[in-house]
Amino acid sequence: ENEISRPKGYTVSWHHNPAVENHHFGQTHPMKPWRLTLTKSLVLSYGMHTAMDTYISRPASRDEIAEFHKDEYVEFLNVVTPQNIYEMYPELATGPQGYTSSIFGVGEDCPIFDGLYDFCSNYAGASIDAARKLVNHQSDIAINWSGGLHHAKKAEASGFCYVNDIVLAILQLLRYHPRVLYIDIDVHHGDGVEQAFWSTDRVMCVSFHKYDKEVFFPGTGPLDSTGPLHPDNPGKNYTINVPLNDGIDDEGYAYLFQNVIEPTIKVYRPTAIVLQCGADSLGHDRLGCFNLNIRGHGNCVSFVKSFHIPMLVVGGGGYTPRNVARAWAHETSILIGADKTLNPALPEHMPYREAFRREGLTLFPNLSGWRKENMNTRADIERIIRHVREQLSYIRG
Ligand code: TV1
Ligand code: CA
Ligand code: ZN
Repeated sequence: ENEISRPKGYTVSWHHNPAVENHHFGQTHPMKPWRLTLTKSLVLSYGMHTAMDTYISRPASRDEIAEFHKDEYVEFLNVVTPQNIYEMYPELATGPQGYTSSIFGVGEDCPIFDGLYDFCSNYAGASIDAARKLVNHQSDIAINWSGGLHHAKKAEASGFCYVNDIVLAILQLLRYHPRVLYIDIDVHHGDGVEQAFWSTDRVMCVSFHKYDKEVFFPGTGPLDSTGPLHPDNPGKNYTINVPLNDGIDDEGYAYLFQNVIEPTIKVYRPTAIVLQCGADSLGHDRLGCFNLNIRGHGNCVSFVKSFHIPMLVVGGGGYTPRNVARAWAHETSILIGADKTLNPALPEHMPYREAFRREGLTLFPNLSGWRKENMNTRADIERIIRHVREQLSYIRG
């Protein structure tokens, strides 16, 4: 393939660690860290690494993880194994299907697997490294596709997430940056990040997600959940939630995204942005219910990039691995300014090329339609935009 040149006038760094890619949550578990291997295969085969500073990241230390997480929880993650979990917590061995009750949130969604701590410390280390590159002005855009695990709480694993690398990265950014904007396009609500920064005006959290209380995980994030209610609490109005119905398409999502993000940036004036690019908002996702195409998902990345604010880009969900890889490879190309130069036909010679055959050997298969009808009306979308504009009017003054 043809050589891709470095972007003019800004620096992009790519942080990754092969140690994250080979862990297994379990045979039938939807989270497949192997999707990162597929992503890397596309990034390297297109030659995009030549346009970035690439770093093999180091694992986060226990102290670094403990900047957000409770010591006892970090200790638990550090020592627990599939072999000793029932000795440590006999009460977990309740049924034939294994543990059901929640000790630090572990269970079906968040199993204890071999190398769990290695997995967590490595994806978290990459996000922390990426944040520090931005703080040091060594990068303008820093990418960690293995991060974005937005559900993890202070002392609780949740929704496939154990350590909240986003919170840890934002804590690094806050050492230098007065205001950080967090944007989350994963199909699930970014509840862990929202909760961590609920009571501060130094981080503004915006999540777009499928919302159906009691039915769709995690069941939080309605439109009127905008921060603490008390007028004296600095976090009041510094959370924006965009709850959506099944089947939203590229056009509706782009319109909504731009009409929420543009006024938010104008009013809040963030000095750094963290963008979580969960790819389970794509059509054909195994767990998701939206109808976005690769280009529709990528448009969010292009739009945020167009504001020229230092940016940390992380991954997140995404359960049809070949489409996760397509999305994050395409988004890498957007971030280095090479999206117009890439050949949509996948490289002739690349590892795992066969994995992409299903929808055709292209970066941009048709992922919209047929499975989920679009249940978001024009009126729903306009109502959300009006609500956000009103909310932002309280911040202005
Ligand atoms: C083991 C084996 C676990 C098969 C989990 C789908 C599985 C799910 C599995 C699954 C599954 C969820 C819930 C129910 C909470 C539970 C990375 C008690 C086929 C960021 C996390 C979704 C999304 C959790 C993570 C959700 C992210 N959906 N098969 N589990 N209740 N959990 O609904 O935002 O993408 O599905
Ligand atoms: Ca989201
Ligand atoms: Zn998700």
